[in-house]
Amino acid sequence: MKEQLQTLEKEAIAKLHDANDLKDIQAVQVTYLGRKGSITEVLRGMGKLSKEERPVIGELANKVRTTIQEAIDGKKEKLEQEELEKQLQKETIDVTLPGRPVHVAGSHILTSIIEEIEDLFIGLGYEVKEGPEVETDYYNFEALNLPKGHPARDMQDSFYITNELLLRTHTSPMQARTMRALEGTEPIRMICPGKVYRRDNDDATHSHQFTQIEGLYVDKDVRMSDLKGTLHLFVQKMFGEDRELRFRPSFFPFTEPSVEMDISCKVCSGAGCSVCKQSGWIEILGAGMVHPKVLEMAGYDSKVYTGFAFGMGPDRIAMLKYGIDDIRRFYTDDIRFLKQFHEA
Ligand code: 2NL
Repeated sequence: MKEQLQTLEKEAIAKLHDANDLKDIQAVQVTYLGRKGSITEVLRGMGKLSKEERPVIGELANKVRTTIQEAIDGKKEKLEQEELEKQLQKETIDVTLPGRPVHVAGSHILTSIIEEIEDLFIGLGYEVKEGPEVETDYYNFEALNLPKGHPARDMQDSFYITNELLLRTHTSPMQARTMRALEGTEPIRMICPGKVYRRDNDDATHSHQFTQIEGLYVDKDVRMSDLKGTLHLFVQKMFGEDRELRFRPSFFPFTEPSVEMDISCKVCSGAGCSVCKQSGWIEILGAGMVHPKVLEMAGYDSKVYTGFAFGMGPDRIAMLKYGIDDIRRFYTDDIRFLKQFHEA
């Protein structure tokens, strides 16, 4: 029995020596150490041995088992190592190859325009404040001197959530909220950018969702000349030093007096062209002195405090600046359109 075990050990080691892959090794495992393997077979005959011989053979059998198992494990590791080496040889990386281009995202053109305007007004001491897009009827209309039934509400038909809740039609409600929160105790210099909504049929110049940026300046003794000076500076920085301004009388329920502001057309220098519709002027924003009723509703004493406000559409500004012919391009996410402005 002793010889039998020693022969099996030699055989197994020899087979392992010749093994070329994991399958060969697995076969040795099963043939010699498996439940029906040769060693187990030999040990079945232990019953015939004497009491003295049994522990000696038992010990030897365990030793042979351990030796074969260790040899199997060793060979396995060696083969795996070789396999890995081969793989690494095959997959060497050519570090001289050019890398794959990384696509870097960029800002949406409307975001860039808004940020440019924000930076300009931050430089004049204004604060940027953003507000909710779902608004109450009170802040969207009432607080801006547009009581229920006011005819000007028709021009700003909205998406209603309930009778009293709607998608804001302009960013002014955030300015009304800011005034209300301060209750006439402090001056205000703020600009408010964001998305606004109107119930409109989309076409090249109308979108049911667009952007707006509004400004508000409230303090003691604020005059129309302050409005003009501020907007003049804004135009020169945004559109160029050589631009001229003109103000035309207009109407907004929340300002009195109200104006519309035009800038001189750069394309034709005032001679008239298709961009300015032959007028030499391009309308850029609406503005005015904050209506006393709006100040009073927010808790400001309109005999002490006055203010000016203005509102403009980044969509329109971008369309003029880059000659974009259709407002829907901003909102239909054609990456070829949006990418054009990433280096702008
Ligand atoms: C336009 C005109 C305007 C305002 C917005 C405003 C806000 C408050 C009080 C008074 Cl809280 N006025 N905003 C004033 C005049 C014009 O926008 O054509 N926007 C695109």
